Amino acid sequence: MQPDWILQDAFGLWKEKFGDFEDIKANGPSSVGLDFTLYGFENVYGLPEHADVHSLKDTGENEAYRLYNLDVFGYSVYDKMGTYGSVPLLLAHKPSYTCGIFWLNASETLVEIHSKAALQVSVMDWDSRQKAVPKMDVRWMSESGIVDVFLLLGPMPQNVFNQYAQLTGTQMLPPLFSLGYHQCRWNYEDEADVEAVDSGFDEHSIPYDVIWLDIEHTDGKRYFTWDPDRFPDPVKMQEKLREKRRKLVVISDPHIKVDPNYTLYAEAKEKGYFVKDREIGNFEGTCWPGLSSYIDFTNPAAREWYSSQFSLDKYKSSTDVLYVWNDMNEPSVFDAPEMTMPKDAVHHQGWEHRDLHNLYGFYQQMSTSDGLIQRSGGKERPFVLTRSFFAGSQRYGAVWTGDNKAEWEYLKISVPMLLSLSVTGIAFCGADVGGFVGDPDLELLVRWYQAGAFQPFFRGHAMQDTKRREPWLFGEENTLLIRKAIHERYTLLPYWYLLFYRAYRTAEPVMRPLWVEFPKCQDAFAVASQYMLGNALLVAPVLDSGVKSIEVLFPGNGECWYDFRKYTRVKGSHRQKVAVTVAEIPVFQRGGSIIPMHTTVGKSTGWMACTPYELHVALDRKGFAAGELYVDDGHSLQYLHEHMYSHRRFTFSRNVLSSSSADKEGHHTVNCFLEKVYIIGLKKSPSEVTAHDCGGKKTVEFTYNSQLCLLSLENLSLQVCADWEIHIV
Ligand code: NBV
Repeated sequence: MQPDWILQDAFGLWKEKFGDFEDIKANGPSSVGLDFTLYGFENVYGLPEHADVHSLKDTGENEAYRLYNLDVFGYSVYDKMGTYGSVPLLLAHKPSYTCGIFWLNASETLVEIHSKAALQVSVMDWDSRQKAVPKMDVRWMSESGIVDVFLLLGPMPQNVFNQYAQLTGTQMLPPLFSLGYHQCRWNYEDEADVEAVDSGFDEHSIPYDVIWLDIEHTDGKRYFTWDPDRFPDPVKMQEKLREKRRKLVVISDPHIKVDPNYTLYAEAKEKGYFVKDREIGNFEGTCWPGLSSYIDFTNPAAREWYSSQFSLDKYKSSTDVLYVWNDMNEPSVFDAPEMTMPKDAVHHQGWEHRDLHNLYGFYQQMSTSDGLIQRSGGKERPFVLTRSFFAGSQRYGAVWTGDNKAEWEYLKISVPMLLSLSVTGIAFCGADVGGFVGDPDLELLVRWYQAGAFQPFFRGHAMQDTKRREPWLFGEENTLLIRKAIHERYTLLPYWYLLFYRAYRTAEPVMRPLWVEFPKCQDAFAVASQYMLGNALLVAPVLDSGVKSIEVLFPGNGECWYDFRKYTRVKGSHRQKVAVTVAEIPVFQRGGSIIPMHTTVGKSTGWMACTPYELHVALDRKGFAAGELYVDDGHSLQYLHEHMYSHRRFTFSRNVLSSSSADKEGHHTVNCFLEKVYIIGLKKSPSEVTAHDCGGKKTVEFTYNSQLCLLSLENLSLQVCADWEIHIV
C-alpha cells in the first residue's frame, strides 16, 4: 500500500504518513538494493508467501513481489502482495543448471523480476556464434539493513537445497502424530463439544490425531488460561484424549492483554519484555483481547521467559498432550498501518521494528518450540504451527497458508503456494482444508480432503460463522469419500515419515515441483497443478468442479508410471487426459520406486505403531526398483541424541527383493512385520517364491495377475527392520 503522502522535512529526512500514523524515520531514510542478471533462464521460483503461480511472473513496469508479513484475511489470488510470511530466496532453473539467490534481509523487501524475450540479448561477446539467450533481471530492494546476499551455485536443484540448508537449517523431524489428520474450528465451543467431535471420528471410523482449540478457549483472550465456564476441567479433557492416543493443540498469540491482574502481562511488563514505542513506553495496539502489548521475541531473555511459560507447572491445566499454534504473529495489530506493528516501534537493543519486521513470527515460533522441548526435559519433539515465518522457520515446526476462502480458486492456488514454500526449505506446510472463510459446496469439500491428504500438513479448519464442518455432516456418500481420503493418508504414513526424515537429514523437499525431479523436462517447468511427493508419487489433484477428466503430464524420458491404486501401467503419450471419478484424485507411482505403507489404519497414529507394513514395488523398464523406510519411536529426540532409529533400504534387482540397513549408526528395533509385497510390472509369473531371513528359508504363497503384470505376496511375516531377501524364481 502506498502512503497517503510523502514529504521531505527541513532536515532532509523522509516522513511518511499512513492515516493518523506518522513515520518520522528517526534514523533517517535508508534503503539497500542490488540488481542481478540471470543469463539463459526463463523460470524463477520461490519468494513465498504469495498467492500466485509457482513459476514467478514478470512483474511488469510498476509492480514487484512484496515481502512484508501481513495479516491478510481472505487474501486475493494471483497477487504479488505480501501475505503472512517471507522467505527471501529465489531459485532459477534451466535444463542444465539450477542456482539460487538468498537475500538475507528482514525489512520490507520488494523484488522486481523482468524476463527479456529471447533474441533480444546477444551473447556475442562470449560466444562468437551470436546465439541469443533469454535472461532474467532480478532487482532486490529492502528498506533497511545491509546487503547480505548468498549466491547458491547449484548446479542441480538438490545442491541448491543443500546449500540453502547449510545457511538456514533443515526441516525439524516432526512427531509422527502431526503427520496425521488435524481437526480444527474457530471454535470448538466447550469440553462437551470436544468430546462429541472426538467420538464422532470413532463412530464414523475416521482416523484423526489432533483436535484444536482456537482463541475462545481462553479466559478473555488471555493466552495460557482457560475459559472457566466452557473449559472447567481441561486436564480431564486432555486425559480423555490421551486415552484415545490423541493430542490437543491450543492457540497462543503474541499480543498480551493489557491487564495488570493478568500475571503474564504483569510479569512481562515488569521485566521489560514488551516491544516499546518511540517514546519508550510499551507499544500498545488493539487485537483480540482489546488493548494489548506485544512480547519482544527478538530479545533472547524474553524468548527464554516465554518458553518457560509452557512448563507444566506454569501453564495451569496443561499436560504433555498439549501442543501449540502461533497465530497473528506478523504481528497483527488491528488499529495500526496495514494492520501491523508501526515501523518505528523499538525492539531489544534499540532496533526499529522496520529492521526486523519479517522476523517477528519466526522468533515466536522458535521460543514456543524451545518451550515445548524444555517442558519435556529435552526429551520430546515439539509441534508448533505458525502463520508468520521467515527463512529458517523450518527448524521450529509447520506453516500454514492462513485465511483462504472456501472457493475452488483457493484450492487451486494452494498447490503453487505450497510448492513455493517447499522449495524454500519449508517442507511442513499446508492450507486449511475446506477453506477457512465461507462454506464450501460438497464437491469442493471432498476434493479438498482428497488434495489435502496428499499435502504435508493436513488440517481441516473453518471460521467462526461458518456451518459445522466435521467430515460426517454431509451425508453417507460424502462421509465415505472423506473417510477414504483420510484412510489413504494413514496407510501412506510410513512413506510420509520417510520423506520428512529425508527432509530433515538431506534437505529434500517433501512436496516437489516436477522440475525438481525432472530437471531436464522443459514441459514441466511451469506446471503447478500436479507435483511429486518424494521421488515416487505423482499427484494430480482435481482442482475444478464437475470434471470427468484432467490433463496429466507424465514427466521424464523413458519413465514408466503406474496407477497407484489399480496398478495398471500408464500407456499413451507424455501428456494425456486421465479419467476421474468422485472417488479419488489421480496418483501414480513411478517405475523404479518402492513405497512403504501400512496394511490397515487405526483410530490415530498412536494405535498404529505395530500395524503391519506392505511394500509397493513398481519396476522400471529394466526390472529394477529401490526405496527406503525410516522408523523410530515417533515422538522423542532419541533418534537425534542416541541414534535410536532404523533406516532401511529395499532393492529389487534380478528378481530378488532385499532389505538391508541404509544407515549402520541407527540401532532402533521394532517388532513390526512386513506382511504384503506387491510387485508391479513383473513380466511373467514365477514358479516359486521364497523368503530368506535369519530363521532360514520358507516358501511364500503368491498370486500373479498376468493382465496387470502384478505379483502379490501375502502373509510374509518378515521383520520389517531386519535383513531378508525374497527370491522370485
Ligand atoms: O484465531 C482466530 C483465527 C484463526 O482461526 C485463523 O486460522 C487465523 O488465520 N485467526 C486467524 C484470527 C481471526 C481471523 C478473522
